[in-house]
Amino acid sequence: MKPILETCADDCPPASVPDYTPLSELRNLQLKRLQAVVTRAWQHVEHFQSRLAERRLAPQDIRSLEDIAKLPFTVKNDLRDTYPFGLFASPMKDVVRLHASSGTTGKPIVVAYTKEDLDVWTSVIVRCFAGCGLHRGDIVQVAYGYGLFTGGLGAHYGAEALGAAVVPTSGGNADRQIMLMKDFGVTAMCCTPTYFLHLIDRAAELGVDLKELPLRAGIFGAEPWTESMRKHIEKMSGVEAFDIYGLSEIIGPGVGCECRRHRGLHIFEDHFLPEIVDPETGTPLPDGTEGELVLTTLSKHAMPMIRYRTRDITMLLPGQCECGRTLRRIDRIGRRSDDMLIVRGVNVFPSQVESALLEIEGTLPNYQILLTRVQGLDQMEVQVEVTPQMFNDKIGALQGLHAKLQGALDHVLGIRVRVALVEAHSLEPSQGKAKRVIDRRTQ
Ligand code: DLL
Repeated sequence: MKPILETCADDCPPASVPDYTPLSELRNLQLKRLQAVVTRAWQHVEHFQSRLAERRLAPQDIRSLEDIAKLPFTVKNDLRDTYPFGLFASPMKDVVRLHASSGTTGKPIVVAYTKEDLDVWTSVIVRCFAGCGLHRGDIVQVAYGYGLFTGGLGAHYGAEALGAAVVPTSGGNADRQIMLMKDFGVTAMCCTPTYFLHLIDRAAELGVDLKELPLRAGIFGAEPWTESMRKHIEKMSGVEAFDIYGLSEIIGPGVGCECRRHRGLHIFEDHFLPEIVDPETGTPLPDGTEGELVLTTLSKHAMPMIRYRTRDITMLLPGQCECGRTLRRIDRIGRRSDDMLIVRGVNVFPSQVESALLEIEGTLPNYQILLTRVQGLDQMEVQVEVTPQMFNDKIGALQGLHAKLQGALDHVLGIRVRVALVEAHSLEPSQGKAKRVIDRRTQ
């Protein structure tokens, strides 16, 4: 008999959830889907077709799952270079949703979904939440941002499809978040782990004891966090804290999630094929070895991703989870192999800051990004040296410059940052490679 989902008797999705598919069946399904997605991308995406042609490859060359290693990687710059719609494999009449996330410079990267893609997305989130022990009757507060970011809407539709009642608060306004959590008897919270740390602190200030509330689960992701943060969160709030992983390029949240064993994040392998490669050479690495996670979408229509280099560093954990799911697990993501920063859940590249500064001044002043954490909330300050060319001792002119920089950074990054104009030569001079980022968030 197939194991049933852990906490629920009849309220959960049917016991036929694919999480428990026997391995041989799962691998067959993956191969069939891999062949289909490669064919689809080859037929409809010019960029992919020419990449295969350069290697003298055709979809028929994929005869086994191992053959995936023959295929070219896709990287974030491919999305930038084909902005906005160049990697779409569906005509716009079949696209029903667009999301976007930060690119490495001014333009975002765009991702698209057909109706079928949204159904898959919802189904994987249902499986995430069910694995965390949520079910019909739960009240789920979604405090991930709603909008171009995938977190809010992704979690929202999954929670609804599970049969839970959704409270779509989106991010911000901690006092209101806490009030609703308390007044509505919220049982599960979805947000970034650092935002939840902030809510814990704020609740204490307001005299609300989260441990007294019905809140029992937190589904936290969109940024790296640690086991010690989990312990702290669980101790201070009484919730069981789960790690959920995903990225816009693949689908959004729901690529993988912890189950109640908390021994790594199960990847929904019937839809996403994981590989670990050496970040320097791109060579595939065996289970249990740390490297860069590479993901291939097995069922996406609008925007198939073949061997997408996530830049996230992790490993595939050997062996099967005690929960009985046959899905392989990745370890927690602790870091990235590129310079992308995640600030309050938002992806930020130092190169975006550079292009904003360049836009204003025409030349690049010496600058530094300082990241700190105050009451659980990330703060980002961009310190810009006022060069002799920029220098103007009229206060009004400096204020004007400050306002222009502030506007340009807010526009490019999509989050509020503090701009500090500092004296020329006051920042650490560049010693070869300039140290642009000082991250004091974990100190
Ligand atoms: O952050 C999707 C998401 C929303 C995931 C809500 C989980 C919850 P992006 O904005 O495209 O998508 O950012 C993706 O965020 O490549 C990782 O570097 C990082 N990331 C996401 N989840 C985790 C996690 C969403 N659980 C990038 N642990 C990814 C560590 C994470 N890093």
